[in-house]
Amino acid sequence: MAKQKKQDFSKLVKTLNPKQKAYVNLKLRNPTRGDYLLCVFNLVPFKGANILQAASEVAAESSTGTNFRVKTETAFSREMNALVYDLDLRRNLVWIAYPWRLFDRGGNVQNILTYIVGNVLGMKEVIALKLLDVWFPPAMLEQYDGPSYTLDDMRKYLDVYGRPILGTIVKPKMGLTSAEYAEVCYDFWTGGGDFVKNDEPQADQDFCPYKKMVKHVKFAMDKAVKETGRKKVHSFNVSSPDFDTMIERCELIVDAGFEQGSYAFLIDGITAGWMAVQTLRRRYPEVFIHFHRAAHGAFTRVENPMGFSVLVLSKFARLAGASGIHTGTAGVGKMAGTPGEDIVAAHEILRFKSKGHFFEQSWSKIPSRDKDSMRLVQEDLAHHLILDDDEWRGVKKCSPIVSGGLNPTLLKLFIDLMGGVDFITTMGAGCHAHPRGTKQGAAALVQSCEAYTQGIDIQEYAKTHKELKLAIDFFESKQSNVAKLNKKVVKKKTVKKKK
Ligand code: CAP
Ligand code: MG
Ligand code: MG
Repeated sequence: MAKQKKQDFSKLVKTLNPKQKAYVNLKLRNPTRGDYLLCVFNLVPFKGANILQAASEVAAESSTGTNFRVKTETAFSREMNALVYDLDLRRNLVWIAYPWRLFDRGGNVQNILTYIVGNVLGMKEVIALKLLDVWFPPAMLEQYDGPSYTLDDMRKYLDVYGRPILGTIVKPKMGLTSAEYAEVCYDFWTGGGDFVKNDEPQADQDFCPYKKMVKHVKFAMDKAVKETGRKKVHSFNVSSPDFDTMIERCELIVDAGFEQGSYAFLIDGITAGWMAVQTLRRRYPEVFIHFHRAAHGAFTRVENPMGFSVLVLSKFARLAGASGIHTGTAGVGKMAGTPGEDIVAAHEILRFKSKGHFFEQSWSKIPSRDKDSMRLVQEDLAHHLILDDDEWRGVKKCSPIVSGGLNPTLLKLFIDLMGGVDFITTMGAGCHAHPRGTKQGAAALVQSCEAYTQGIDIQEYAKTHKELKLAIDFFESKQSNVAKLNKKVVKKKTVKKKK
């Protein structure tokens, strides 16, 4: 954390009542010593309270306390108090340390979030409270699953390296019969695409019964694999009314004869919940767990004063064991987002060690001074396959899934922003709105990726690739003004970065 010039908080400390004082320690020695989960919040106090009073109330409510000091507290319970340990008055930032013994044993992510972004988001003392970054100590990481089946395993299965995994979402989002749905999958796969996902609301609708959708997708996949000689993946949305039904849907897919690696389980992690994410991770360690984050905007949009950042959501998804999570298109696509949010989140969940907004997170479960873990970091930077046989030493990578208003003309722009190709991209309208339909939309996506990997400008490449040419003519002309504006802004940012 960049140390500000020491600001004087002594006046603020004097305003605290005895209960508030029990949740503040601005002299906390070595907060990264290993027994604390660390958080940085943007906090604006409600009028009548100062930032330290409000922060101490947040630390109380999100750990052991409530609005009055209680007679029932003990010496031990006080040990479990969260502590405000730093402030930045200029930026309305507060740092809070949580003894992670507070959290449910057995690696429960839902429990942590209930503490640190639970009741506190509803407290009267704050008019803004947003969790911007979080830091997990090595010893705590040992308690959590982390991903099992990763993007590296999917690459091995698909035999796809050196480029993003190219995917789509079947559109229209809803309303196709299972046969029509599978037809779209077939067209995308035979057009050259790798990966098809259900959309986030796809479930067991009467016009597209789950059982029939699975059966038709299997038929389409077998046909496409045979015709193309390439492996394919389908990500099935298994979000359900209850856990039994969720497992039933998973088993339906397994029993349909899909070979291991050819299917992923998609879960609407926010609306279905963290228990569903962790149940899938624990029941199906050999399957790619695809975290769709529908409704995340309520917590993450930058203009929203309450909630948490894309970075925080993504880090907890990795801790919970998601193999991949949507991390946004950094303003290039249709969803609100910025490089500062989306790219930082993507790097933080992909790499073994990278910088967040305030913390440098090493995903090593052994103390970072350990020379072994430093070797792992170097190996990871060289993009070797690490942790395959020594998961005990670190948390495996979680893949950014980049989607939302993208089309083949935007692929290079995003890769340049991302600074790498280690992600899955899914383009819905970006394929199915192609003037010649899905198959040629997929071909255009593949061609835009070929152009990128060969270092050829897509306009140049389009001269000899008609599907790409049609895509460029169509999407460039149809881009919404917002997208055009975004593209200009993002392009300017990328160019500036290059210098
Ligand atoms: C993309 C998508 C995804 C978004 C969600 C949609 O479709 O299917 O759900 O990616 O946003 O419904 O918008 P298009 P995010 O490709 O047709 O836009 O990935 O930011 O969570
Ligand atoms: Mg969708
Ligand atoms: Mg939640």
